[in-house]
Amino acid sequence: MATKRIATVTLPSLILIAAGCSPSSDITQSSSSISDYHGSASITQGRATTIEPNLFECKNGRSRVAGVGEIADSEGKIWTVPAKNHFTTATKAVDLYEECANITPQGLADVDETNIPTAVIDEDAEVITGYIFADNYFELYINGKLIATDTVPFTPFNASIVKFKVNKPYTIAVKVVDWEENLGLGTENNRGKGFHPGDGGFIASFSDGTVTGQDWQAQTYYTSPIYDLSCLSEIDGKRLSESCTTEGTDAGEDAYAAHWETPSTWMKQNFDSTSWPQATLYSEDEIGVKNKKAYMNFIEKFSGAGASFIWSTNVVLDNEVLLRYQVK
Ligand SMILES: [Ca+2]
Ligand SMILES: [Ca+2]
Ligand SMILES: [Ca+2]
Repeated sequence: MATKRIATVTLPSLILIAAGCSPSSDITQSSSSISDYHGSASITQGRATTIEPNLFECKNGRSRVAGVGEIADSEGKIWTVPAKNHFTTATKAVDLYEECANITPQGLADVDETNIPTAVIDEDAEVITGYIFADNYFELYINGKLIATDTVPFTPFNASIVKFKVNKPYTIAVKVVDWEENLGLGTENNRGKGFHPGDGGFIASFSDGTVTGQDWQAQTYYTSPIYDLSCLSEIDGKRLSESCTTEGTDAGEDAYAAHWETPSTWMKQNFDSTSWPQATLYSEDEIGVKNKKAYMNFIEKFSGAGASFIWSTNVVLDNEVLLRYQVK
């Protein structure tokens, strides 16, 4: 009886191989295994276990499911994807534009900026106002203190306003996350593909003249999907994936992901980020914001204020990025 069952199972694969349909022609088939990888990342493969099905319900309109997952690497270490976050516990930023909450002003003239709560770091300091747009999610720290998180972790695209009192010099640190539907796989259902790698992007300006730009630092801590680990490289602190494919696929369940442990003090003023790369700049067209009212209605506070979209070296594959900037 056992013999009979084995014969039934193996027959289809024999037919596939005979017909030249071996899965090795698929881009999801890697040419290098985890044991061949010698970089500084920890590698996982496949889908994470969902630990939070959805952080956000859109009360008005549609949003992508913003779940959180966990996945173990080959040494048993557990990684949280797309990123550990404080969405459910921290103070939220005030919405400039947020469709799910029916906050859809045409521009700043329609926004009451007087009643924004002010986070106090230094009592005697001036109030600084910040305008923020993230694809998809941000957590903002000033001098190591968590000031606010984004109100929408994934979609729809929204924009935020924050106020804080701090004396110069001060340190801005931001965790930004390109969220994902397929947890651990770095992908979402988009553009006709079940496993399309989404992209990130972050832009902000502050009333003291501070803007996002090339003089910020940006380091990735989670890069996926990776279908061939030999495309990953590291040079001078840069965690590079420029030769990895950014194509979508309908067969992305076996994707690899590269994880690096976030330092516990990465947001503190005295954290040594000298090994981090400078931020990479991206255009509005590359981020795809020209059809997004959450961005365009406040463009005077974004590119109009001299700010640039920033991210780490790969705005598609790097999904959890830490940013730092010192205001002098
Ligand atoms: Ca958001
Ligand atoms: Ca991505
Ligand atoms: Ca995205």
